[in-house]
Amino acid sequence: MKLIIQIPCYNEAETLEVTLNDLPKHIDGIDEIEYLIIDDGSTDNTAEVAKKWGVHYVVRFRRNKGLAKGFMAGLDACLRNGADIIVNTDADNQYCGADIERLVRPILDGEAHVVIGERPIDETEHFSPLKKKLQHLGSWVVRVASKTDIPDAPSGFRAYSRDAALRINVINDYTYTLETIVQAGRDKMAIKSVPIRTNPELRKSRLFHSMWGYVKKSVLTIMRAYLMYRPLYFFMLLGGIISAVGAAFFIRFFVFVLMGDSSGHVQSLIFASMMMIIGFQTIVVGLLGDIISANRKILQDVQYHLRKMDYDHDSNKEPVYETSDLMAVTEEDEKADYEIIHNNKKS
Ligand SMILES: Nc1nc2c(ncn2[C@@H]2O[C@H](COP(=O)(O)OP(=O)(O)O)[C@@H](O)[C@H]2O)c(=O)[nH]1
Ligand SMILES: [Mg+2]
Repeated sequence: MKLIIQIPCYNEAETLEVTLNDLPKHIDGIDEIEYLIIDDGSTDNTAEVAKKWGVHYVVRFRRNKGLAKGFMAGLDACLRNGADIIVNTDADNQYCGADIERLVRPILDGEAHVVIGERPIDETEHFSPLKKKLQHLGSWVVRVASKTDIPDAPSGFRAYSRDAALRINVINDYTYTLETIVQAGRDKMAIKSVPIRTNPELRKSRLFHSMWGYVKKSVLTIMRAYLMYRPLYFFMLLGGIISAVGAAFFIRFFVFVLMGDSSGHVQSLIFASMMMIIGFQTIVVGLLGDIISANRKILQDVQYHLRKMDYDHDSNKEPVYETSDLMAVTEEDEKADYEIIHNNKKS
Protein backbone atom coordinates (compact mmCIF):
# COMPACT_ATOMS: atom_id res chain seq x y z
CA MET A 1 0.00 0.00 0.00
CA LYS A 2 1.68 3.18 -1.19
CA LEU A 3 0.69 6.65 -0.05
CA ILE A 4 1.83 9.73 -1.93
CA ILE A 5 1.37 13.07 -0.16
CA GLN A 6 1.10 15.90 -2.65
CA ILE A 7 1.46 19.62 -1.94
CA PRO A 8 0.47 22.26 -4.49
CA CYS A 9 2.90 25.19 -4.22
CA TYR A 10 3.11 28.63 -5.65
CA ASN A 11 6.09 30.53 -4.23
CA GLU A 12 6.18 28.59 -0.99
CA ALA A 13 9.96 28.46 -0.36
CA GLU A 14 9.53 30.06 3.04
CA THR A 15 6.96 27.73 4.55
CA LEU A 16 7.50 24.52 2.59
CA GLU A 17 10.23 23.10 4.78
CA VAL A 18 8.16 23.49 7.97
CA THR A 19 5.27 21.79 6.18
CA LEU A 20 7.41 18.92 4.93
CA ASN A 21 8.97 18.37 8.35
CA ASP A 22 5.50 18.07 9.81
CA LEU A 23 4.47 15.22 7.47
CA PRO A 24 4.30 11.67 8.86
CA LYS A 25 7.12 9.25 7.99
CA HIS A 26 5.18 6.16 8.94
CA ILE A 27 1.49 5.22 9.15
CA ASP A 28 0.18 1.84 10.25
CA GLY A 29 -1.22 -0.06 7.29
CA ILE A 30 0.85 1.93 4.77
CA ASP A 31 4.01 0.27 3.45
CA GLU A 32 5.54 3.24 1.74
CA ILE A 33 5.07 7.01 1.96
CA GLU A 34 6.33 9.28 -0.82
CA TYR A 35 6.17 13.05 -1.15
CA LEU A 36 5.35 15.08 -4.23
CA ILE A 37 5.21 18.80 -4.71
CA ILE A 38 3.65 20.71 -7.56
CA ASP A 39 5.71 23.76 -8.32
CA ASP A 40 3.30 25.91 -10.27
CA GLY A 41 5.75 28.20 -12.04
CA SER A 42 7.12 29.59 -8.77
CA THR A 43 9.56 32.45 -9.12
CA ASP A 44 11.27 31.71 -5.82
CA ASN A 45 13.28 28.56 -5.09
CA THR A 46 10.34 26.36 -4.04
CA ALA A 47 11.54 23.43 -6.17
CA GLU A 48 15.09 23.63 -4.78
CA VAL A 49 13.82 23.68 -1.19
CA ALA A 50 11.71 20.60 -1.96
CA LYS A 51 14.53 18.73 -3.64
CA LYS A 52 16.98 19.57 -0.90
CA TRP A 53 14.53 18.29 1.68
CA GLY A 54 14.24 15.06 -0.25
CA VAL A 55 10.77 14.94 -1.78
CA HIS A 56 10.47 12.09 -4.27
CA TYR A 57 8.82 13.99 -7.12
CA VAL A 58 8.53 17.56 -8.27
CA VAL A 59 5.88 18.30 -10.87
CA ARG A 60 6.93 21.56 -12.39
CA PHE A 61 4.86 23.92 -14.51
CA ARG A 62 6.90 26.36 -16.49
CA ARG A 63 4.23 29.00 -16.01
CA ASN A 64 1.68 29.55 -13.27
CA LYS A 65 -1.56 27.75 -14.13
CA GLY A 66 -3.51 27.96 -10.93
CA LEU A 67 -4.37 25.58 -8.13
CA ALA A 68 -6.96 23.48 -9.99
CA LYS A 69 -4.57 22.57 -12.83
CA GLY A 70 -1.76 21.99 -10.36
CA PHE A 71 -3.93 19.66 -8.32
CA MET A 72 -4.88 17.60 -11.39
CA ALA A 73 -1.26 17.36 -12.60
CA GLY A 74 -0.33 16.20 -9.10
CA LEU A 75 -2.99 13.46 -9.14
CA ASP A 76 -1.77 12.44 -12.57
CA ALA A 77 1.82 12.09 -11.39
CA CYS A 78 0.80 10.24 -8.21
CA LEU A 79 -1.26 7.74 -10.20
CA ARG A 80 1.55 7.27 -12.70
CA ASN A 81 3.93 6.52 -9.87
CA GLY A 82 1.75 3.84 -8.34
CA ALA A 83 -0.04 5.63 -5.49
CA ASP A 84 -2.80 3.59 -3.85
CA ILE A 85 -3.85 6.57 -1.75
CA ILE A 86 -3.20 10.23 -2.47
CA VAL A 87 -3.30 12.89 0.23
CA ASN A 88 -3.37 16.58 -0.59
CA THR A 89 -2.25 19.22 1.86
CA ASP A 90 -1.29 22.92 1.81
CA ALA A 91 2.27 24.26 1.63
CA ASP A 92 1.66 26.84 4.37
CA ASN A 93 1.58 24.18 7.10
CA GLN A 94 -2.09 25.00 7.63
CA TYR A 95 -3.05 21.41 8.38
CA CYS A 96 -1.64 19.21 11.10
CA GLY A 97 0.58 16.59 9.40
CA ALA A 98 -0.10 13.98 12.06
CA ASP A 99 -3.78 14.00 11.10
CA ILE A 100 -2.99 12.50 7.70
CA GLU A 101 -3.38 9.22 9.52
CA ARG A 102 -7.02 10.12 10.28
CA LEU A 103 -7.56 10.94 6.60
CA VAL A 104 -6.26 7.68 5.23
CA ARG A 105 -7.84 5.41 7.85
CA PRO A 106 -11.36 5.23 6.29
CA ILE A 107 -9.78 4.41 2.91
CA LEU A 108 -7.59 1.69 4.43
CA ASP A 109 -10.65 0.29 6.19
CA GLY A 110 -12.55 0.25 2.90
CA GLU A 111 -15.16 2.71 4.18
CA ALA A 112 -14.56 5.62 1.82
CA HIS A 113 -13.13 6.66 -1.55
CA VAL A 114 -12.71 10.31 -0.65
CA VAL A 115 -12.02 11.69 2.83
CA ILE A 116 -12.23 15.41 3.59
CA GLY A 117 -10.55 16.89 6.67
CA GLU A 118 -12.95 19.11 8.59
CA ARG A 119 -11.19 22.16 10.03
CA PRO A 120 -12.31 23.62 13.33
CA ILE A 121 -13.47 26.75 11.46
CA ASP A 122 -15.21 28.46 14.37
CA GLU A 123 -12.17 28.04 16.60
CA THR A 124 -9.68 29.30 13.99
CA GLU A 125 -8.45 32.64 15.29
CA HIS A 126 -7.06 34.08 12.04
CA PHE A 127 -10.37 33.59 10.16
CA SER A 128 -12.48 36.75 10.25
CA PRO A 129 -16.14 36.33 11.30
CA LEU A 130 -17.09 37.01 7.67
CA LYS A 131 -14.76 34.31 6.35
CA LYS A 132 -16.17 31.84 8.87
CA LYS A 133 -19.74 32.59 7.78
CA LEU A 134 -18.83 32.32 4.11
CA GLN A 135 -17.09 28.98 4.62
CA HIS A 136 -20.19 27.62 6.35
CA LEU A 137 -22.52 29.03 3.70
CA GLY A 138 -20.33 27.69 0.87
CA SER A 139 -20.26 24.26 2.48
CA TRP A 140 -24.04 24.26 2.81
CA VAL A 141 -24.49 25.08 -0.88
CA VAL A 142 -22.02 22.33 -1.81
CA ARG A 143 -23.91 19.89 0.42
CA VAL A 144 -27.13 20.66 -1.42
CA ALA A 145 -25.49 20.54 -4.86
CA SER A 146 -23.58 17.34 -4.16
CA LYS A 147 -26.18 15.59 -1.99
CA THR A 148 -23.53 14.83 0.61
CA ASP A 149 -23.15 15.83 4.27
CA ILE A 150 -19.63 17.28 4.13
CA PRO A 151 -19.34 20.02 6.78
CA ASP A 152 -16.19 21.69 5.39
CA ALA A 153 -16.24 21.77 1.60
CA PRO A 154 -13.38 24.25 0.87
CA SER A 155 -10.91 22.22 2.95
CA GLY A 156 -7.78 21.33 0.98
CA PHE A 157 -6.79 18.54 3.37
CA ARG A 158 -8.02 15.38 1.71
CA ALA A 159 -7.35 11.79 0.83
CA TYR A 160 -8.39 10.01 -2.36
CA SER A 161 -8.28 6.31 -3.06
CA ARG A 162 -6.60 5.38 -6.33
CA ASP A 163 -9.95 4.55 -7.86
CA ALA A 164 -11.47 7.91 -6.86
CA ALA A 165 -8.44 9.76 -8.23
CA LEU A 166 -8.85 7.93 -11.54
CA ARG A 167 -12.39 9.30 -11.79
CA ILE A 168 -11.81 12.88 -10.73
CA ASN A 169 -12.03 15.71 -13.26
CA VAL A 170 -11.63 19.40 -12.64
CA ILE A 171 -12.90 21.82 -15.24
CA ASN A 172 -12.67 25.24 -13.62
CA ASP A 173 -9.35 27.00 -13.13
CA TYR A 174 -9.84 28.48 -9.70
CA THR A 175 -10.14 25.67 -7.19
CA TYR A 176 -10.69 21.95 -7.25
CA THR A 177 -12.20 21.72 -3.77
CA LEU A 178 -15.88 22.39 -4.47
CA GLU A 179 -16.15 20.75 -7.87
CA THR A 180 -14.58 17.49 -6.74
CA ILE A 181 -17.12 17.13 -3.92
CA VAL A 182 -20.05 17.70 -6.27
CA GLN A 183 -18.55 15.11 -8.61
CA ALA A 184 -17.84 12.58 -5.91
CA GLY A 185 -21.32 13.02 -4.42
CA ARG A 186 -23.19 12.87 -7.72
CA ASP A 187 -21.11 9.95 -8.98
CA LYS A 188 -22.03 8.14 -5.75
CA MET A 189 -18.51 7.71 -4.44
CA ALA A 190 -18.29 7.01 -0.73
CA ILE A 191 -17.23 10.35 0.69
CA LYS A 192 -16.49 10.91 4.33
CA SER A 193 -15.49 13.75 6.61
CA VAL A 194 -13.13 13.47 9.58
CA PRO A 195 -12.26 16.21 12.07
CA ILE A 196 -8.65 17.38 11.78
CA ARG A 197 -6.50 19.98 13.54
CA THR A 198 -4.94 23.06 12.00
CA ASN A 199 -1.75 24.98 12.85
CA PRO A 200 -1.37 28.70 13.55
CA GLU A 201 -1.20 30.85 10.43
CA LEU A 202 2.25 31.32 8.83
CA ARG A 203 1.14 33.63 6.05
CA LYS A 204 -2.04 35.18 4.68
CA SER A 205 -4.28 33.09 2.41
CA ARG A 206 -3.38 33.34 -1.27
CA LEU A 207 -6.78 32.23 -2.47
CA PHE A 208 -9.10 34.36 -0.37
CA HIS A 209 -8.32 37.90 -1.51
CA SER A 210 -11.65 39.60 -1.35
CA MET A 211 -15.04 38.49 -0.18
CA TRP A 212 -16.73 39.40 -3.43
CA GLY A 213 -14.14 37.66 -5.61
CA TYR A 214 -14.34 34.53 -3.47
CA VAL A 215 -18.14 34.40 -3.50
CA LYS A 216 -18.37 35.06 -7.23
CA LYS A 217 -15.87 32.37 -8.18
CA SER A 218 -17.33 29.86 -5.74
CA VAL A 219 -20.91 30.40 -6.91
CA LEU A 220 -19.90 30.00 -10.55
CA THR A 221 -17.88 26.89 -9.79
CA ILE A 222 -20.70 25.20 -7.87
CA MET A 223 -23.29 26.17 -10.48
CA ARG A 224 -21.21 24.76 -13.32
CA ALA A 225 -20.48 21.56 -11.45
CA TYR A 226 -24.14 21.13 -10.51
CA LEU A 227 -25.40 21.85 -14.01
CA MET A 228 -23.16 19.17 -15.43
CA TYR A 229 -25.02 16.63 -13.35
CA ARG A 230 -28.61 17.93 -13.14
CA PRO A 231 -29.32 20.11 -16.21
CA LEU A 232 -32.79 18.67 -16.84
CA TYR A 233 -34.03 19.26 -13.31
CA PHE A 234 -32.60 22.78 -13.15
CA PHE A 235 -33.90 24.00 -16.51
CA MET A 236 -37.25 22.23 -16.14
CA LEU A 237 -37.73 24.04 -12.86
CA LEU A 238 -36.68 27.39 -14.31
CA GLY A 239 -38.69 26.89 -17.51
CA GLY A 240 -41.65 25.68 -15.47
CA ILE A 241 -41.66 28.82 -13.33
CA ILE A 242 -41.42 31.10 -16.36
CA SER A 243 -44.19 29.18 -18.18
CA ALA A 244 -46.37 29.28 -15.07
CA VAL A 245 -46.09 33.08 -14.96
CA GLY A 246 -47.07 33.15 -18.65
CA ALA A 247 -50.00 30.81 -18.01
CA ALA A 248 -51.23 32.99 -15.15
CA PHE A 249 -51.34 36.00 -17.46
CA PHE A 250 -53.16 33.95 -20.11
CA ILE A 251 -55.80 32.93 -17.60
CA ARG A 252 -56.12 36.53 -16.48
CA PHE A 253 -56.66 37.56 -20.11
CA PHE A 254 -59.34 34.91 -20.69
CA VAL A 255 -61.14 35.91 -17.52
CA PHE A 256 -61.35 39.42 -18.92
CA VAL A 257 -62.58 38.05 -22.29
CA LEU A 258 -65.28 35.98 -20.55
CA MET A 259 -66.34 39.06 -18.68
CA GLY A 260 -66.69 40.80 -22.06
CA ASP A 261 -63.74 43.10 -21.51
CA SER A 262 -61.10 42.01 -24.02
CA SER A 263 -59.98 45.38 -25.25
CA GLY A 264 -57.05 47.05 -23.50
CA HIS A 265 -55.50 43.78 -22.34
CA VAL A 266 -53.47 42.93 -25.40
CA GLN A 267 -50.25 43.87 -23.58
CA SER A 268 -50.78 41.11 -21.03
CA LEU A 269 -51.54 38.68 -23.86
CA ILE A 270 -48.22 39.57 -25.51
CA PHE A 271 -46.41 39.25 -22.18
CA ALA A 272 -48.08 35.87 -21.53
CA SER A 273 -47.05 34.55 -24.95
CA MET A 274 -43.51 35.75 -24.48
CA MET A 275 -43.20 34.05 -21.12
CA MET A 276 -44.65 30.80 -22.49
CA ILE A 277 -42.17 30.81 -25.38
CA ILE A 278 -39.20 31.60 -23.11
CA GLY A 279 -40.33 28.94 -20.64
CA PHE A 280 -40.62 26.36 -23.40
CA GLN A 281 -37.19 27.25 -24.78
CA THR A 282 -35.69 26.94 -21.30
CA ILE A 283 -37.13 23.43 -20.96
CA VAL A 284 -35.66 22.55 -24.36
CA VAL A 285 -32.26 23.77 -23.12
CA GLY A 286 -32.69 21.38 -20.18
CA LEU A 287 -33.41 18.49 -22.54
CA LEU A 288 -30.32 19.31 -24.58
CA GLY A 289 -28.28 19.59 -21.39
CA ASP A 290 -29.56 16.19 -20.36
CA ILE A 291 -28.43 14.61 -23.62
CA ILE A 292 -25.01 16.26 -23.28
CA SER A 293 -24.82 15.06 -19.71
CA ALA A 294 -25.54 11.49 -20.81
CA ASN A 295 -22.61 11.83 -23.21
CA ARG A 296 -20.42 13.13 -20.42
CA LYS A 297 -21.16 10.03 -18.41
CA ILE A 298 -20.02 7.82 -21.25
CA LEU A 299 -16.90 9.93 -21.80
CA GLN A 300 -16.13 9.83 -18.11
CA ASP A 301 -16.38 6.08 -18.14
CA VAL A 302 -14.10 5.82 -21.17
CA GLN A 303 -11.66 8.21 -19.53
CA TYR A 304 -11.64 6.13 -16.36
CA HIS A 305 -10.80 2.95 -18.22
CA LEU A 306 -8.18 4.67 -20.35
CA ARG A 307 -6.52 6.23 -17.35
CA LYS A 308 -6.60 2.93 -15.55
CA MET A 309 -4.89 1.15 -18.42
CA ASP A 310 -2.38 3.92 -18.90
CA TYR A 311 -1.46 4.50 -15.26
CA ASP A 312 -1.56 0.90 -14.11
CA HIS A 313 0.71 0.04 -17.00
CA ASP A 314 3.08 2.88 -16.10
CA SER A 315 3.26 2.04 -12.44
CA ASN A 316 4.05 -1.62 -13.13
CA LYS A 317 6.95 -0.55 -15.31
CA GLU A 318 10.45 -0.10 -13.99
CA PRO A 319 11.41 3.59 -13.93
CA VAL A 320 13.06 4.51 -17.22
CA TYR A 321 16.25 5.61 -15.50
CA GLU A 322 17.46 6.43 -12.05
CA THR A 323 20.77 8.11 -12.65
CA SER A 324 20.15 11.78 -13.13
CA ASP A 325 18.55 13.92 -10.47
CA LEU A 326 16.78 16.18 -12.91
CA MET A 327 15.00 14.44 -15.72
CA ALA A 328 11.53 13.90 -17.05
CA VAL A 329 10.15 10.37 -16.77
CA THR A 330 9.19 9.64 -20.34
CA GLU A 331 9.38 11.37 -23.67
CA GLU A 332 5.67 12.16 -23.49
CA ASP A 333 6.20 13.90 -20.18
CA GLU A 334 8.77 16.10 -21.78
CA LYS A 335 6.35 17.06 -24.47
CA ALA A 336 3.56 17.68 -21.97
CA ASP A 337 3.13 21.12 -20.53
CA TYR A 338 4.73 20.08 -17.30
CA GLU A 339 7.59 17.85 -16.33
CA ILE A 340 7.91 15.34 -13.52
CA ILE A 341 11.29 15.46 -11.90
CA HIS A 342 12.38 12.30 -10.07
CA ASN A 343 14.48 13.36 -7.18
CA ASN A 344 17.13 10.76 -6.63
CA LYS A 345 18.96 12.78 -4.02
CA LYS A 346 16.24 12.00 -1.52
CA SER A 347 17.40 11.35 1.96
N1 LIG B 1 -0.49 25.01 -7.99
C1 LIG B 1 -0.85 26.15 -7.40
N2 LIG B 1 -1.00 26.17 -6.09
C2 LIG B 1 -1.36 27.32 -5.51
C3 LIG B 1 -1.61 28.52 -6.23
N3 LIG B 1 -2.00 29.46 -5.34
C4 LIG B 1 -1.97 28.87 -4.13
N4 LIG B 1 -1.57 27.59 -4.24
C5 LIG B 1 -1.37 26.59 -3.19
O1 LIG B 1 -2.63 26.19 -2.71
C6 LIG B 1 -2.54 25.91 -1.33
C7 LIG B 1 -3.60 26.70 -0.61
O2 LIG B 1 -3.30 28.06 -0.65
P1 LIG B 1 -3.61 29.00 0.57
O3 LIG B 1 -3.10 30.35 0.27
O4 LIG B 1 -3.09 28.35 1.82
O5 LIG B 1 -5.19 29.04 0.55
P2 LIG B 1 -6.26 28.69 1.66
O6 LIG B 1 -5.64 27.70 2.59
O7 LIG B 1 -7.41 28.14 0.91
O8 LIG B 1 -6.58 29.97 2.30
C8 LIG B 1 -1.12 26.25 -0.91
O9 LIG B 1 -0.37 25.07 -0.81
C9 LIG B 1 -0.62 27.14 -2.03
O10 LIG B 1 0.77 27.05 -2.24
C10 LIG B 1 -1.43 28.48 -7.64
O11 LIG B 1 -1.59 29.45 -8.35
N5 LIG B 1 -1.05 27.27 -8.17
MG1 LIG C 1 -3.82 27.29 3.38
